[in-house]
Amino acid sequence: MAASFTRDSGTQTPTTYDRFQELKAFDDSKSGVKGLVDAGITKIPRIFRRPKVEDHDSVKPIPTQFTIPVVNHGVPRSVLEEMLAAARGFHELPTEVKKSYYTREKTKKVIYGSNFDLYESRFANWRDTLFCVMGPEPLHPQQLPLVCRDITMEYSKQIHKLGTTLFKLLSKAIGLTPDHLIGLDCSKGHCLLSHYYPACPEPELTLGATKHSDPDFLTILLQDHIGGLQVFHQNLWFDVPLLPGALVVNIGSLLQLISNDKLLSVEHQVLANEKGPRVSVACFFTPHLYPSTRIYGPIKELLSKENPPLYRETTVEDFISYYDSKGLDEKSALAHFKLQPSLSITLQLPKDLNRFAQGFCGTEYIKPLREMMQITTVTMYLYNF
Ligand SMILES: O=C(O)CCC(=O)C(=O)O
Repeated sequence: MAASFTRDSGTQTPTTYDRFQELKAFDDSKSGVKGLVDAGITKIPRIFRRPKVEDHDSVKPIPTQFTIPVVNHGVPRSVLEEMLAAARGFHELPTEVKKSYYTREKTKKVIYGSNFDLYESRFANWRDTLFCVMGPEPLHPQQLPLVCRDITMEYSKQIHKLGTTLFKLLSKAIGLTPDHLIGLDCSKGHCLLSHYYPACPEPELTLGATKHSDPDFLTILLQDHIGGLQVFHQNLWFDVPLLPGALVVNIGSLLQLISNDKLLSVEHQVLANEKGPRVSVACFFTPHLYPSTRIYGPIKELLSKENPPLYRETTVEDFISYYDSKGLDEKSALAHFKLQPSLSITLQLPKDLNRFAQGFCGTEYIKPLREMMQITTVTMYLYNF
C-alpha cells in the first residue's frame, strides 16, 4: 500500500491536502479500496469524502422508472451464486496477483481498477471493479483471471441469452417489431463489471457509487445479500429490494435516447456500508470497444409530429467518451445529447413567408407553403446540433 495514506489521512487539514498527489498515490498503489482496508485504515482518506449532500427537492422528478427485479429469468441459481463467489474470489486475491490486471488503458478487454473516473470525479467511490469485455468479439478465456474464468464464460453466455429475450420484449413494449432493437445491435456486445465494495469505516462520508444512469442500452445486475443499491424517483431515494435469486434490470441511457424517452433510464447510487464486503456483477449491453460507426438517434418509427426527436444522433464511441470524460458527477450524460430549442422565431405570415421560404426552402416552395398554411403566425424552433 502506498505510504501517503496514514491512519489519520482522513483528518488532514485543507492546507496539507494535495488532492492530485493523493489520487495518484492511491492509483499507483494498484491495490484499490480493498488495499486501504487491508492496511487497517480507520478513517477514510479525504479523496473519498463526498461534498455536502445536495438538496434533492430542486431536482426534477422522473415521471416513471424502470428498475425491474426479474425472477423467472432462467439463469440457474447455482450459476448466480458461483458468479458472485468468483467475483469475490478475484477481489480477495493477493494484491500482487491482481496488480497484473490493474490498468487505466481503456482499450484493454480485462481491466482491474478502482474508480474509472478517479481523476475526473469530485470524490472517489468506495469500490473496486473487474471489467471484462465479453462481446461481440468473444473474449479468449485465457485472458480472464483463473479464479473466475469458467463461471464468467458460463454466466456471460446465460446472461446474453436473457438479454436477447429482454430486448425482444422491450421492442414489442414500445410498439416495434420484436427484432427491432436486436437489429440495431443493442444486444451485440456486453461487458461484465464485477464490483467489490469493501466494508467502510465511515460509510456516511462517502458512497459505493455516485448517482448515475448506465452508459449502455440495458443493464442486468446481480447483487449479493448486503444491499445498498438505491434508485432515484420523484426526488427521493428508494432502496432496491433484495429478492433472493432475482436479477435487477435497468434501462440504460442509450436506450432512452433511441426510444426517444419511451423507455427511461434509471438514476441510481450505491451506499457504502460497514457490513461489507458487498459484491455485485453488472452486465452492460453495449458494443463497447467494437469499432462500429453506426449512428444512433431516436428510432424513426417512434417519431411523429407530436413526438419530435428529443436527442441528436451519436455513435456509441462518442457517447462513451463523453460519459468517461465527465465521470460520475450526478448529472445525466443525456443532457449533452438533448436537442434544446435554442431560438424561437415567430414569423408573421404572409409578410415574412417569402423571406423564410427563400432562406430555408428555396422560392419554389413559397406557393405550396402559403396554400398549406391557413394560420397567420408560426413559431419555429431551431435546434443546436
Ligand atoms: O453494484 C450495484 O448494485 C450497482 C452497480 C452500478 O451502478 C453500475 O455498475 O453502474
